[in-house]
Amino acid sequence: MKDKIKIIKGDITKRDTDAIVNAANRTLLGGGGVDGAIHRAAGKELLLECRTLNGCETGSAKITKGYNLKAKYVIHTVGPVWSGGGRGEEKFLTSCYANSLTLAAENGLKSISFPAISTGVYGYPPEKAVKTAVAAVLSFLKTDSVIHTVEFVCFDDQTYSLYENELARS
Ligand code: AR6
Repeated sequence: MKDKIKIIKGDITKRDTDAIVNAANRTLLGGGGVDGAIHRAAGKELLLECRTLNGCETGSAKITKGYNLKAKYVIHTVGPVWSGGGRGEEKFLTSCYANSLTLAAENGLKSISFPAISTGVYGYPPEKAVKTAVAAVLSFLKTDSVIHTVEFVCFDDQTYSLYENELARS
């Protein structure tokens, strides 16, 4: 399964996988960080489609087209806001990865790129988030036969090393 996982340094809006995942908020109407970058790169039509979705619960995922992106689809998921770890943050973050992957497979998508969900504005400690992300993806790939590539796209060197170490250990 590990051979299906790639760690990439860079900007997720440039990836040409079938879907890129957006670390959105519950309104799905855009924001800062990776969400803002995806909306800028995809163009205004993305917001128009998002307005029809009636938001998204924490841990769930919804799919739209990718418009001006190289990726054909965007999967929007809402990570948990970190508030010390006692409010089900790990369970919600696991659901973000599992539900995004399930949605991708249901739509016959073979490749998908994830940002480090919740580790920016939402304050999730990166070391913990990376452990949860890798575990959730490996667990999904154990039983899935649709998806052949899962990318973890890292915006900074620290996140990149965390993924490298975690994957080596898993
Ligand atoms: N490509 C890849 N990764 C990126 C990019 C990019 N272009 N830009 C930022 N990152 P964040 P969250 C990394 O804050 O913590 C928004 O306002 C970033 O360095 O984007 O889930 C939403 O609307 C970090 O490692 O998402 C929500 O309100 C990671 O992406 C809220 O932020 C996630 O950081 C969601 O917060």
